[in-house]
Amino acid sequence: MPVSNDELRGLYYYANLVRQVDERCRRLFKQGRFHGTYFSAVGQEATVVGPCYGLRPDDVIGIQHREIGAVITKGMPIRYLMAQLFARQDSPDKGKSHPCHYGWKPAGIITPASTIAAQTVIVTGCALAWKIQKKDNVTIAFVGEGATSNGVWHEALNFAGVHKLACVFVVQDNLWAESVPKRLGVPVDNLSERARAYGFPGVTIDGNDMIQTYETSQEAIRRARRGDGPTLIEMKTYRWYGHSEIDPANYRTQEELEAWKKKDPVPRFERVLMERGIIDEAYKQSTLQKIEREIEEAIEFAEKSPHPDPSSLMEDVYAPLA
Ligand SMILES: Cc1ncc(C[n+]2csc(CCOP(=O)(O)OP(=O)(O)O)c2C)c(N)n1
Repeated sequence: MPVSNDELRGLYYYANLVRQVDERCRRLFKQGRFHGTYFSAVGQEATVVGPCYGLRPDDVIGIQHREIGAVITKGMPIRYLMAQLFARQDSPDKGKSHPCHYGWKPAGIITPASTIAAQTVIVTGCALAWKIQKKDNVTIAFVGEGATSNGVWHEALNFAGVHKLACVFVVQDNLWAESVPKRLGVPVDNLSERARAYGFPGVTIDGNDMIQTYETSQEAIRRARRGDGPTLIEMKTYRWYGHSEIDPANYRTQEELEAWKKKDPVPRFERVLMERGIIDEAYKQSTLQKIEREIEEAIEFAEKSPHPDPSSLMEDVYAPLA
């Protein structure tokens, strides 16, 4: 199915929103406006905007620490995302979680624990529940290539393959897991090859090409919704900054970084849309201004929200006794 111009404009809005929010969050952290750390995904926008654009609110995504763009595209209002980073009362978790553990139930975003890859098992469980309930919801589980060395990731894919669950497994292969290079974590070049062992299709694509990430994800989502089972999509990409904002990333070369910056997914997508006449300079400027206003409003909301009262520490942590 060809991607419509409206879809392309929607993807363009989210690609820019995600980029601008991410860069702003880096600055806010460096200014000391919130604490802990911040995991930027600048450079990886197409790997999350493509899969999440157009998902239904009752579809579920499982994320790690770096999927800010998935959360935004799936529909978490950025004022709540900011309130979460700032650990304020009005954040969905009422200021309890790690800064980058985003979650928002109304949009089907499950708050991650710190254990990487664990979200894959949880959303696979959601898919099993839907199969039993005869619903056509889908799940997308995001991991980095580093997390695929983790046993639970394999268990989840195996289980999803056996039961033909409505899961899309996305691997964002950004070549580094903290300071560990891919060659020391994974013995294959293309992680999509692993899908064969679980009995479903796997593809490797250019993770910096927005149209490709969207089209490939759409195909996998349609397949999952009609009950034909999972797909594994490996997206080759790169993170521009350190593992988090407290990591100077001295383990990699400047040449590697520069080579990947030339493949920046956001202007690359913009060029295609301009060439096709789908957007023009005026459209670009009004989109960026709208985004700027949304971000300012979100930061103001977060900073005005009070810190949680210490007495609320145990609220929502344990279920009430019946
Ligand atoms: C089970 C587990 N092992 C180790 C860690 C520490 N840790 C946090 S992020 C990370 C690297 C993750 O790399 P990858 O999955 O490639 O994602 P990326 O950070 O590149 O997005 C590690 C090792 C953890 N949180 N959980």
